[in-house]
Amino acid sequence: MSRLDPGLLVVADEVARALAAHRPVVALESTLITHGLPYPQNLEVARAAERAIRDVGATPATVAIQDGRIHVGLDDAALEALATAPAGSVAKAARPTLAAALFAGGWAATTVSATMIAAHAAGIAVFATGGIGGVHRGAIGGPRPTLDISSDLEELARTPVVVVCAGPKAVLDVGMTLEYLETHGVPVAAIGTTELPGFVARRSGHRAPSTVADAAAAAALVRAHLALGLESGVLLCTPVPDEDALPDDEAHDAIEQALREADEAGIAGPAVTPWLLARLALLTAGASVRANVSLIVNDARVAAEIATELAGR
Ligand code: PSU
Ligand code: MN
Repeated sequence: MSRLDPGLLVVADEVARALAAHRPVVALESTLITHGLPYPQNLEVARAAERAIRDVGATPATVAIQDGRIHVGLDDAALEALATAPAGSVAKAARPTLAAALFAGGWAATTVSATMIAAHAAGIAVFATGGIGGVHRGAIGGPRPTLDISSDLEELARTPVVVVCAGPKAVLDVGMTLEYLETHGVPVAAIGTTELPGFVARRSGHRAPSTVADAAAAAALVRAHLALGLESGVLLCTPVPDEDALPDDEAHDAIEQALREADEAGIAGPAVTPWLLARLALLTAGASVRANVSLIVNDARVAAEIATELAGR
């Protein structure tokens, strides 16, 4: 059980009704709207992900913070407000910055860790995002280790929510991210492939720790894991749709260049991921944005299928 004060949580009527009736619900995060994608693609993806969930017959619940409370389920005006907010005007709230975001008032976007906390408190078991955060390159070892490891990973280790993504963001040290998740007891499975999906590219070059055939098998794995009562989440990875994927070599070159430039520019802390994604968008002339939008919508659809299986329908 979550110990979050229920007074902090505002669950939209539609979401509350679906949960009360044990119908499938999928949580969505808001940082990818405010910090991950440019306007208008961010608004397009916020709407399209919700639509993809509805098309499967499930209920979407986008999570964000407004005026000191955590909202689970946003209306279209709220999605638009987040998507059109001037750059830098909306805080990025993760587990360590959730309290500050609540205290500050106004809007804040929730990352994977903060969204998992909200979803769990609201009773939502399944959550879709784009690419999961992880161990940044150079976090450990090298001449100047940064210890930059996303709070997404720690959250997966301690909060029993299923996260559906297209793999760890390719700008990360994917191998170390997998090692971290293993050490912290988080099951990681790729759906329908033996290779771990590579975010905007289909391939990561890493073998998936485990493979499930489809949404039904994914739901069976989730059920078995949750029945253990271990309190940790599950990470399920499904590849970006083929037609929108960034070709492997193009993704590789753009990522290497963006990482070099970020290092030269001294970008650090929570600014790293948004900076790299924006740089990738420029370096690939928008192809990474197209892939990112496509994979988010696909993740939302797959998450809705899994939530539907879990709801026993
Ligand atoms: N997936 C995307 N785009 C994003 C993110 C995920 O396709 O912008 C966000 C998520 O909110 C995730 C965050 O939690 O990036 C990771 O940020 P950091 O590396 O600073 O922990
Ligand atoms: Mn970080």
